[in-house]
Amino acid sequence: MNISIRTGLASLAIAATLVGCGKKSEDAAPAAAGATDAAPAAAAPAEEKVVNVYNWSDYVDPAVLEQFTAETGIKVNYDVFDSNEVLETKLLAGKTGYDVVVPSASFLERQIKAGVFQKLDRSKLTNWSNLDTEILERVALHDPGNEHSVNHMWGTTGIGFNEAKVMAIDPNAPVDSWSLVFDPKHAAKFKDCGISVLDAPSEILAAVLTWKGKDPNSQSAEDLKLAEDVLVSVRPYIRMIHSSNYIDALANGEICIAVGWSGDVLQARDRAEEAGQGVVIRYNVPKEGTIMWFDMYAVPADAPHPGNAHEFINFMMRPEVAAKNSNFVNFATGNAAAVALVDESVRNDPGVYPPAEIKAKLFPDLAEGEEFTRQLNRTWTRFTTGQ
Ligand code: N2P
Repeated sequence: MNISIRTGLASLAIAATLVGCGKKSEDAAPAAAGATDAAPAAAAPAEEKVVNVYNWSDYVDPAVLEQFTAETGIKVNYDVFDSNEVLETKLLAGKTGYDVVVPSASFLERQIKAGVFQKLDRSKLTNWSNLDTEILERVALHDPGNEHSVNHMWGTTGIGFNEAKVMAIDPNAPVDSWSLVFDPKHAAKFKDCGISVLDAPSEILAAVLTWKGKDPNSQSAEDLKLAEDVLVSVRPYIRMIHSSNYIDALANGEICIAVGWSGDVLQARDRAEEAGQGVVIRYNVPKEGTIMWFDMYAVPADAPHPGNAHEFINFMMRPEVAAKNSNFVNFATGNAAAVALVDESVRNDPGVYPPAEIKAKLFPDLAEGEEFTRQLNRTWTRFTTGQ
């Protein structure tokens, strides 16, 4: 197969043909799809047939990457991460060698302000009209005018659980509430069967604040302290703080409760089902509410192959390709034309596409400021190390 899926720092070695701080595309006004007078194609040097992609783990159907290479001759170097913070550190350092990256919209927002991304060339994104206008509007809150990004998938942060194990321990366990993990009275009961929490500070902070009836996007020191106290109080009962290992751990019974991402928990459900051991995994959006997040394709200003990056993103915007990805990973696509092609079992799964009454409880995750991020990181270290 033509696709290399890598983790780690391998791609730092990729020779980058930089485009001078991204000024090139910043200066070029994005053209409407189909416009004929905008692309300076004749001036652009031919790119080597490679695209370096850095995406979340468990977020794409590998067959789609193979199809892209088969059709275009462009080899995909595909690296994965499971943390916005890890991606952001690399992006702010620059020269990542990546052509396409996939931050969540709340992170993308401040990365745009830091000059990390180039504006997308709409004349190359001929599949733009497939995009869901509601999602475009929601992400425009983070990327005004949708100039720098295209949605890959969106979802929620909620609670996955092993039904039989949880019910055996407490038939009245509040599986529809953040209390299950944030109230020590409940969490303590599940210490031995195992609780895992995402290693995603801003999202867990939002969840704790929601549970406490506070503004989930609060950046007050007082609210942060309140959240830290909650996290510290349940820390002894949490076995794992990780953002990808929980999928298998939940599927194979190593843990019984996971604060996780919608599609990931549903992948755990499917893996458990395939294993045929009778393990039933469920996903709930807590009744107090949660964040709705959006993961966005974007092209770094210094991407070595911006043309291939646009070709890759445009390919991912084909309805049948977006539907294939959605079917494989159980996340909702921001591609309206794809939804009708998504398997009925996925399309009708309330964990993937929440019904109106659940959607009403979802709120956006807003970008945090620099100083608050520093404070949050300190809180997070104290929580993860248990000190
Ligand atoms: C994919 C998880 C991506 C969701 N495994 C987090 N934004």
